[in-house]
Amino acid sequence: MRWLLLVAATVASVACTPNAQPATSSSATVPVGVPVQRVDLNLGANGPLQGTFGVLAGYAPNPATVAVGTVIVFHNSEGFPHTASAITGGTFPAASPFTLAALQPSGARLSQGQWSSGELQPGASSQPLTADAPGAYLYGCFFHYGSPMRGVLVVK
Ligand SMILES: [Cu+2]
Repeated sequence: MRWLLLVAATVASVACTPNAQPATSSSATVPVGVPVQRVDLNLGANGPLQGTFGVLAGYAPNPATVAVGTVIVFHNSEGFPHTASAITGGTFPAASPFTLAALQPSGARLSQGQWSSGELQPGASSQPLTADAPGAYLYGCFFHYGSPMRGVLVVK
């Protein structure tokens, strides 16, 4: 009986090691089986297309059409920072709609309306954003909105 208690204490201490990953990490991995759509951020490579929403550029695919439940991850493949930041409303405003809040990662679901990848350094990826409701979601880059650097996610 004493031996069993010792084993139980050992197992409990292993389960509480400080190196264990916190459950609420912002870079949470996407569960197995959930479809992922990666969107590339690159102003030099992804360039301008005329479409339903006007001129789109800087992101690929653009527009990205995904099914409800897909997880979007933005990835910066260029040598300087970008963001992918939500624009509320159905059209791109003439001037940049962004505030400094766009430089911080925010949001986990597209239908929340206010979400941003935050400032993505070269090679960095965003937090996962779930395409949780059908619609057309406009977004753009805090730094290069006027270039233009604008994208659309179409969720069906
Ligand atoms: Cu940019």
